[in-house]
Amino acid sequence: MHTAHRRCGPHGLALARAALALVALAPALALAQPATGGGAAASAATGNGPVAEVLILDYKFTPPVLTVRAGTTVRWLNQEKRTTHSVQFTHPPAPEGERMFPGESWLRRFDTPGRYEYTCGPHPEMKGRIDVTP
Ligand SMILES: [Cu+2]
Repeated sequence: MHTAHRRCGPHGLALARAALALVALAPALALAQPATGGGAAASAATGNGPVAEVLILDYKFTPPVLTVRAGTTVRWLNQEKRTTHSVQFTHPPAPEGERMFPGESWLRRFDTPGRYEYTCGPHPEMKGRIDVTP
């Protein structure tokens, strides 16, 4: 599974890293399809589909329940100052996403309608849900 996981850097780089996130995360947008090598623009990787965002701050996913149309890519952004988080789908289950350091994000595209419940790997008390409508 590809993510844009990157190692810790100085906080001063957070903005620059965020600015680069869409480009750097392009491979992660291809989660639902086989990777075919680099060079794809983010817009191509998402199929120009919509992108919705879940923020992570104070050990909470915001919004805790997000409803999106099928074909939407959800981007989780860790806005903590020093805490890492991950996205771990429990229903239906999926491997834990790579840990996000502050300022980093993780993407998953949802093509199939349904209810997707998730938690955070290191903090199972954190709960979230993505409802995907047709
Ligand atoms: Cu967490």
